Amino acid sequence: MKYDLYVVTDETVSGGRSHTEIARLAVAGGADVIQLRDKARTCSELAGIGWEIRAITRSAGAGFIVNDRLDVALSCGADGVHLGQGDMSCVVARQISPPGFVIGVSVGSVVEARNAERDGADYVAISPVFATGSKRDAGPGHGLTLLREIQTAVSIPVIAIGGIGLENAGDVIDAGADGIAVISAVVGATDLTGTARKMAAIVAERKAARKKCKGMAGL
Ligand code: TZP
Ligand code: MG
Repeated sequence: MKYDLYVVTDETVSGGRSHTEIARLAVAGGADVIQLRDKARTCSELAGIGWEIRAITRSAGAGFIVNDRLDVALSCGADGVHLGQGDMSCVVARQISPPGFVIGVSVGSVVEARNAERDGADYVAISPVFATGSKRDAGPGHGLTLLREIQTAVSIPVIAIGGIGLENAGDVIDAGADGIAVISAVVGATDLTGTARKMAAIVAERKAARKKCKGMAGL
């Protein structure tokens, strides 16, 4: 799965747009992955929304991940689940999910990132890379130094989440992230699709520059 621009849905900052509408507008702007995230809805509500997002992401060729809830992810045909440190363990999730199912894990240290890789995670998300108002218990930002350390410590994709916007997305990619995960900068934008498109262009441009640099250095 390509993780370049990973948009996390949030109806509290979306100006009245639903999860489904957020997903539709984000993939129109080139989002590679949509994560359904809503801690207030019931299992059956999430599964219903999940089916709609599944259809939208499938026709756009984008990935679909459900936050926290493996049961919801499995029931609506999502590509995967995203787990925090306090959610179901990655080992258990791997045991009860089908082959090829994507499991992402939030991490805040090199040790957590190494453990996630050992436990079978497909990617880790450094959470939060910068301070954010979108997640109350996120804590202070870990910064780009930890991002670089984790990138060196694991061989699975490393995504950054928290406080990322148009102004710092390029720095995050330059520091070695494989992708950026975003809520407010995209979901809260009046022109959601246009902002996603700009964000995706920054990631693509900085990744291309990174590749060119590595090529010139013979790496
Ligand atoms: N996990 C870690 S930070 C965060 C989540 C869900 C919120 C990111 O939101 P924003 O608005 O992109 O900072
Ligand atoms: Mg969680």
